[in-house]
Amino acid sequence: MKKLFLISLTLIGLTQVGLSAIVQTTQYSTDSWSSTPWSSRVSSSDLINAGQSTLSSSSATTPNFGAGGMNDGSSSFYNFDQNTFYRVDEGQFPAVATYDLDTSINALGYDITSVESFMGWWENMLHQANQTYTVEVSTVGNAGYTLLTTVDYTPFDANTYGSNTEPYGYHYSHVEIADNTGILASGVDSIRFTFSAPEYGVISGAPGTVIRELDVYGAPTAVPEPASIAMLCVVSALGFFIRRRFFDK
Ligand SMILES: [Ca+2]
Repeated sequence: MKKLFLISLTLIGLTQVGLSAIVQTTQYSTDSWSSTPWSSRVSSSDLINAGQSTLSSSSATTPNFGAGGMNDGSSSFYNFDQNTFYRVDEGQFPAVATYDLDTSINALGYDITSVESFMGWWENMLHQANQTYTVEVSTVGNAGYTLLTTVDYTPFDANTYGSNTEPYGYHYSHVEIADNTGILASGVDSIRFTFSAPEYGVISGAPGTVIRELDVYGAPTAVPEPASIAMLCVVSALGFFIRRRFFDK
C-alpha cells in the first residue's frame, strides 16, 4: 500500500513536468537595409528596457560598440549606439549582460512570460546575425542563477549560404522564447544573458554578434489570494492526515 502510493505521486510529478515546455520561435530575413525586419516588435516598455521602473540596474561586458544598445528600445539598423557588437577577434566572448529587476515595489519578483532577441547588422558577415546564448534567471531570496534555456539558432552558416566571408549583405534574425504554460519563470529578480562566439569560417572582416535588442516581457508575481492560501492549508492538512493515517502506524 505504501509503495503503491509513492509510485502514484511520482507519476503525477512527471506528468506535471511534461505539461510545461519552453518553445522557441525563430525566423530570419535577408531583406534590404531599407526596411529593418521586425522593428515594430521591438519594445521600449518591456521589463528590462532602460528607463523602465521595473529595471533597477544593468551591466554588460565591454563590447566593440553600443554597450547600451541591447535594451534601449530601438532596432536601428546602422546606429553604433543603438546596437551592441561583440567581436571574436577582440576577445569579447563569452559576453554577459545582466538585468536586475526592481523588487522594492514588487517584492515577490516577476513572472517572465517571454523573451525576444533581435540580431544582425545592415551590412555584415553572415554570422553576426546568428544567435547563440543562454538565458538564466535568479529568483527572490536566491543569489545564484538557474539556466532557463539555451538558444542555438544559426540560420546563416557556410553550408546554407556559401562563403562565410561575404563582406556585404543583409542578414537579420529574431528569436522568441515562451512557455506553453504562459510563464517561463516566477519570482524572478534578475535575468542574465551569456553570448558565446558564433561559428564562422575564414576570418575576414569582423566575426562576432550584433545584438539589436533584448526584450523581456512579464508582470509582477502576484500575491496569493486568501482563497488560494486557504486551499493550500486544506491540502497540507489533508496530506498530513494521510501520512498519519497510512504511514505512521
Ligand atoms: Ca526593449
